[in-house]
Amino acid sequence: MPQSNLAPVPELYVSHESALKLKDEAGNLPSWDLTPRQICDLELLMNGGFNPLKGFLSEADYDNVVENMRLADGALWPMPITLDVSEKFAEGLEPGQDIALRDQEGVILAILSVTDKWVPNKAREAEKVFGADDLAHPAVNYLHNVAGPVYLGGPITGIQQPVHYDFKGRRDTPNELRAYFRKLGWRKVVAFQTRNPLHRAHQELTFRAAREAQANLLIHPVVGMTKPGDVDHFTRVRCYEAVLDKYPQSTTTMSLLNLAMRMAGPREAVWHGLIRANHGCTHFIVGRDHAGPGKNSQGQDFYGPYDAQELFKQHADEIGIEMVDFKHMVYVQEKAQYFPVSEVPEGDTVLDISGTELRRRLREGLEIPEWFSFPEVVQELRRTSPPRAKQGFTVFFTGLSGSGKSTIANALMVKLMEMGGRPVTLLDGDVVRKHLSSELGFSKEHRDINIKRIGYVASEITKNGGIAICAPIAPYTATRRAVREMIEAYGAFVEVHVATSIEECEARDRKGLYKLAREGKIKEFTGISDPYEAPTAAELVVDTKDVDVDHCAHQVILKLEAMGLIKA
Ligand code: PPS
Repeated sequence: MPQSNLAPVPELYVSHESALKLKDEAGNLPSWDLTPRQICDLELLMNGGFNPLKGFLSEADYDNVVENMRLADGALWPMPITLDVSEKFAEGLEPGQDIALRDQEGVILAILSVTDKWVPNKAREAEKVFGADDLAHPAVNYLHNVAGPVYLGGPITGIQQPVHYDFKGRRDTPNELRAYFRKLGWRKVVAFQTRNPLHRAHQELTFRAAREAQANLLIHPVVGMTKPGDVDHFTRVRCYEAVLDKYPQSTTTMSLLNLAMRMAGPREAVWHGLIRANHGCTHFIVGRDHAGPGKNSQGQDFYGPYDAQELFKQHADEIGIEMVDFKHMVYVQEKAQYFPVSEVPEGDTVLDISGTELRRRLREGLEIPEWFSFPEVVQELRRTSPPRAKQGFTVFFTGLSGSGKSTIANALMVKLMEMGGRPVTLLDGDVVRKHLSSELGFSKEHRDINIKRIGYVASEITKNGGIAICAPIAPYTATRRAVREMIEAYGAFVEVHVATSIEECEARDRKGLYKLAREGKIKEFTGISDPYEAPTAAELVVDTKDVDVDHCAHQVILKLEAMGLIKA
């Protein structure tokens, strides 16, 4: 049985005096504004959570991590921790240079001494690290559509921790947790990783794990970045606080981990184990489908349900932490008790509510039984996820110029206003370009900025319980997906493809723009000299040929009703 070695892990911070001096000098360095994910990575690099890493991976380390799950020196490390930047930023940089890494307010957090600069093979990275170059995987989508094209590597000099204003008392560095365990004499600690609210099954599982390992329990939820669409961390932490009261105080504690998850299943489990070992834990719970990303584009699971346990087992010694493996827990009605699915007494009735079913019940305001969760947790979830008919949502029309988006969007707005209940805002393509994006043209870069602005405004409206109707061309799949992710964090995103053909749009040519585009007088014109990537999985497809506007708008209303977003 492992016992914890609670000596401190190495951190990358310099002393307070040196930090002040460095900060002063760093003002003149080229500086990179870190993305939210990079801030999470940097925090764990600096505080020793990613020990033995000393900075963002060099090219040699990256290659070996991608291919063999190991750093160039052979140490086990399954996840590429890289600093991705834009081509423009990378252009002026050479290895040997220092750069200042700033948070989103411009505060300098660290200096990166650049040793390596390279253009990664992202398809290879996706295949090897995530198992498939499939955009249905959130981290693969991030890799191709969010991460910059150039990677920088090199050691980090830590100046200060990223600032958190929320739940300060629940955030601990690896060394703070080690000190806490040492103080309480906790020699064996089993960590439970989670990105979901805790329900009764989780509580039972963690109790059993602690009992099995004869260890104390650390509930160690991720509050950095999780899977798009997850319950936000504010809600989750309030839920955790409520559940924590049900654990014996002297044996259990909770700490929040500012990790940016990748949903990489087996590799992620190994990574999570290494991180928990750095936090002073001796045991780690790996359950069914650990850090699973859901279905691939063929509708199949990316990883087998127990692949993560298998890979962890193979490397447990090197990880330095013992795995406590768990099967899926289900409720057995006759016994009024939870059991691992493989230990259910024969003939007994198994009750289970999947994550999807729980979300449906919350969405539709249906009952969530006491055997499944705690009333405090359900109440908290209901507060932040009211039934769909009370939530904000976005209807996002996309289609060629002249396809009829604006006309249908206007009709829809009027119909929704007639129904009343929620404020309605129309973000029409032309109107947005006049008020929000007047400086932008029609290059891919500018179109993307334009759509992301629309997405941002729509997400704010959705978050605050309103209805946003957007009607831009939005020709690129990846950008539409980014907008969907922004909005689905707060409410439904209903993509409506106005699929009027290019021939029909051109024949109508309501604004005379197609003629000018054919004559070459308008460049980069969608459908003529610029691409339009038609959606493949829109919630609704309408074609305006031979159909009147009123009918199209009514189709949208019917769809909204079917999705439970409005009541007839
Ligand atoms: S995008 O791609 O989503 O940013 O475009 P959007 O903001 O919706 O703007 C489209 C309207 O601008 C007019 N217009 C052009 N469209 C496409 N390509 C080029 N080059 C172009 N130049 C001007 C056009 O009238 C579009 O309006 P709609 O309402 O779609 O017809």
